[in-house]
Amino acid sequence: MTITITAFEQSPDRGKGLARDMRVRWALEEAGQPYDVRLLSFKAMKEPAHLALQPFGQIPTYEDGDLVLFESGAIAFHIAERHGGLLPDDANARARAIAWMFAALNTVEPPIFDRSLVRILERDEPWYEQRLRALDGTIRNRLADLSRHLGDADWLDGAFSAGDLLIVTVLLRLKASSDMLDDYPNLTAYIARAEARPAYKRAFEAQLAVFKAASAV
Ligand SMILES: N[C@@H](CCC(=O)N[C@@H](CS)C(=O)NCC(=O)O)C(=O)O
Repeated sequence: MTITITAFEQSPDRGKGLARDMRVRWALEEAGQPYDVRLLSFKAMKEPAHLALQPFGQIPTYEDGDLVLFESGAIAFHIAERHGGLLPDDANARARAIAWMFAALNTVEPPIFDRSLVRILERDEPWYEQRLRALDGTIRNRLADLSRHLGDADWLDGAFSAGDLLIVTVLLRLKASSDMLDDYPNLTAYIARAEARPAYKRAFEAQLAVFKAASAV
């Protein structure tokens, strides 16, 4: 039974790999698992057939036999649990890698994602500059803490893990719309190291191919 995931038929990021199916593609590539992709329009994402898989009408989803999952972090965790390569065997190291997965989604992603929404949706609001400044302050604190923790290491806690995978996807969203990361050379080198992984490259090319094909029609 082949794993099937869902992704945007035409990603708003124009194939920059920022949509959350990228995390799932990357995790599957790291785990060496083949997968099919079902592409969805914005309309189809809100229809009953997809809402039965994803209660919020979003991508990505993951189907493997009887199992249907939503939430990119939960999907990445499931892939990491089921297949090797994304979580350490040692119980304590595994727990710490999982903590980094939560940190990515709970601590680092919220201000970065809010910033991207505010820049699109609140540009004309009277509070825009103030809100952006507040979010930028929070993000800079997160980056400083991440940078200090990473230091000269290649990855956040020993070998590359699903924690690094999620943190990097979050940082890439920031990198696409801000130069804030330039102040942290160890973080930019960390992102480059992740982007150089063959599994990342395969996942990136696969999602870009979808965008190019849709744009060529
Ligand atoms: N927390 C969810 C967020 C999913 C999400 O926001 N997906 C976006 C694409 S990256 C989406 O489907 N947006 C369209 C919409 O919300 O209508 C996850 O990580 O899977």
